[in-house]
Order: sequence, then structure tokens, then C-alpha cells
Amino acid sequence: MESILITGGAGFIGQNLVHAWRAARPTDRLVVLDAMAYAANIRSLQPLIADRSIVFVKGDVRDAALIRSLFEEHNPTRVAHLAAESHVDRSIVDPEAFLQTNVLGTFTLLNTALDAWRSAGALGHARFLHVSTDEVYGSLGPADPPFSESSPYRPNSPYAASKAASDHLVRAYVTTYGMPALITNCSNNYGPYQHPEKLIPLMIIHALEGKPLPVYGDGSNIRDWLHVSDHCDALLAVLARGRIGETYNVGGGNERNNRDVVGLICDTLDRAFARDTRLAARFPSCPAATGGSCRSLISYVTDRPGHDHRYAIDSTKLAGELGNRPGIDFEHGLEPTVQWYLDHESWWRDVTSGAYKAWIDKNYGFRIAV
Ligand code: NAD
Ligand code: TDX
Repeated sequence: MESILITGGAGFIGQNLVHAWRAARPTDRLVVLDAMAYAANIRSLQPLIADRSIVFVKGDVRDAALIRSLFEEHNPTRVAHLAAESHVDRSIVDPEAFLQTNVLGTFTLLNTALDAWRSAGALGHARFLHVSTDEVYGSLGPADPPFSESSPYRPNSPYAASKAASDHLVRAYVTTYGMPALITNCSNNYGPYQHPEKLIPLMIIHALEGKPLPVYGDGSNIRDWLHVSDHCDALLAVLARGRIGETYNVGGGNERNNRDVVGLICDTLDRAFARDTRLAARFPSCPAATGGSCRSLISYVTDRPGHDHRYAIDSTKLAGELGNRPGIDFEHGLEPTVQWYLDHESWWRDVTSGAYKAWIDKNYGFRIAV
């Protein structure tokens, strides 16, 4: 049995990781720390909190006194650090929050974990996993090889720059202080519990509500889609068997451009409405409710400033060293993801009320059809 601290455990990947960890290692003590910022939701964790299979703490990774007290009380020897501001468009509107959480928060957590492990003589067997992104490597041209662990850092958005800074801090702590840390840089995740500000849930929900599907620019930008459960498997493998001080890239092997992704979402929804006639009564504004296609809602709008053209990940190192490979191809992962949002309407209605509406006005209000 081990004691694990998961930060950002109420976010999209965090919730999936908590469930994956519980299933894979049921006797471990899981302590989940999350500030419960706008993207957080603990509904799926509530049964685990109620039956005491996890300890949930609402708090900020920048709060050194709180982190110290968590180490004193629970003695975690594993940390999975996921807490972050994670949305590129928000980083363009309000970069400061990204520097606060992603840079200062990572610094505080690293520093406090190092002190605690040093005092407890635990540096030799502890592990700190910093969960980062492929966006630190910048953007690829159409013919470039995928990003490898030795690709240069060329972050283009304030989000990517803040994650790059946090990666550098982790690396510096390994080299300077012997911090037992590892870094993963993964591609775009999708799956259950993703906040509706991100491409895939946003498009599903807009289509259900009969709203325009705002594709930035000409929709030719390419992302490498990784199902969140494949990502969680990779995180478990790296934490268990990765080499200290190393970086592992995690990709899905599913490069798709945004035009195709949005088209596939539309086709998947059209099929779901044809299969299940009750959907028309639940979502009467969706074109598929009256026999039309969700594709009619696609609208090309003003591009994201500094929009990275293409991400692709070379996961050879992860597969070769740890035997970990993604198992879910995009078309097979998308269908149940769309179904999850159809089955969890009250979940996304909750997270798309209030402040979310203000964000949609702010981010999409100025974009014009192109
Ligand atoms: P998310 O935005 O859904 O969740 C982030 C969580 O961190 C939220 O629950 C939020 O409340 C919490 N948080 C924010 N600020 C905090 C603070 N100061 N203290 C404590 N908690 C705080 O993000 P996600 O998509 O789950 O991403 C998780 C991690 O994975 C992030 O580090 C992100 O950079 C990285 N990542 C995500 C993707 C992706 O496609 N989603 C891809 C690559 C890397
Ligand atoms: O309304 C939209 N229209 C659109 O065309 C939105 C929200 C996005 N897009 C485009 C921008 C990107 O090319 O879709 C693509 C995906 O966008 P996001 O879902 O915002 O993801 P991205 O910017 O690629 O970043 C994601 O992957 C890397 C995560 O949000 C990051 O946290 C992660 O590090």
C-alpha cells in the first residue's frame, strides 16, 4: 500500500485518473487536492469520498502551509501533479492566472514535496510525476516528424509558455536537488468529464442545442487525439516504472484536422438521433431532431491568435521502455464519448450555467464568420 497525492483530481483528466487508480491499486491511500476552480467537478468522486476510499481536500497548490500539512498527515510517496489552468483561449484573455497556478503552483508543490521527502528520508523511494503537454514543443509543419522528447521547447501561447516554465522547474529540481521527478508531455485528451469549453464537448453540446459550431480559421489545424483512459494507463505506467529524471511523450496516434473532428461529431450525433427517437424530444433544437444533419451548424470563425497548426507525438520511448501503447483509435473512442454526453445531460447543464455563459460571450462574441 502506498499513499498518493493527486493534484487537480477534480478536473477532467484528474477524475479519470482517480477512478483508474482506484481500480488498478485499490489498497493505496488516495489524497485528492483541488482548488475547485471553474473546470472542477466532484460529482463522480462523491461516492469515493462518502465511502472513504479517497480523501478529498479543497485547496490551492500555491498554499505551501496546506501542502506541508498534507505531507505531515498522509506521508504521500507518490505525487501526480495535474492541477493547472488548462484552456489556451482563456490564457489569451487572462494569462496571469496561468502563471500563478502553472508556474508558482508547480514551484510550491515541488519545493514542499522536496522538503518533506528530505526530512522523512524518503527521497530514495518517492516519485513526483509532473503532467504536461505537447504544446510546449510549439507547432509542426505538415511534413515535420512528430515531437520527440528531444524536440526543442517553442511554446506559442501563454498557456504553453506557463507549462514549459513548469517543466523547466521540474527538470531543474531533478538536476540541482536530486528531486525524484518525471515528466509526461501528452497530446489532446478526450473522453468523459471534459469541460465543455474544449473542442469536442463544446461541439457536441452546441449541436444538441442547435447553436453554431464555431471552427476557428479554416479548420485545417491538426491535433493528435488521445483517449483519456489510454492517458491514465500511461500515467500509471510512468509513475510505477519510469526512470527518474526522464520525460515521456504520450500520444494517441490519431492525427485529425478540426474540420474532420467536427464532421465526425456531427455524423455520430446524426446516427444517435436516427437510432434513438427519444432524443428528438429531449433536444428539439438539434437539426438531427427533424431529420437534418448537425453539419448544417458548422460555422468557420475568426481564428485563435497564434493558433498552433499541428501537434503530433512520437511515443516510441514510452512503448519501448515501459511497454505502454494507446489502445483506442479515435473513431472507436469518439462514439462512446458522444454517448456519454447524451447520457449525462444534467452534468453538462450544471457546468454550462452561470460563469460559463459569460465565458462563451467573451470568447465567441467577437468572432465573426469567415
Ligand atoms: P482541467 O482544467 O479539466 O482540470 C484542472 C484542475 O486543476 C481543475 O479541477 C482545477 O480546479 C484544478 N486547479 C486549477 N488551479 C488550481 C490550483 N491553483 N490549485 C489546485 N487545483 C487547481 O484540466 P485537464 O484537462 O484535466 O488537465 C490536467 C493536466 O493535464 C493539466 O496540467 C494540463 O496542462 C495537462 N494536459 C491536459 C491535456 C488535455 O487535453 N486536457 C493535454 C495535455 C496536458
Ligand atoms: O470553439 C473552438 N473551435 C475550434 O476550432 C475551440 C474551443 C477549439 N477549436 C480548435 C482549436 C484547436 O485547434 O480545436 C482545437 C482543439 O482546441 P482545444 O480543445 O481548446 O484544445 P487545444 O488548444 O489543442 O489544447 C488542448 O490540448 C493540449 C488542451 O486544452 C490543453 O490543456 C492541452 O495541453
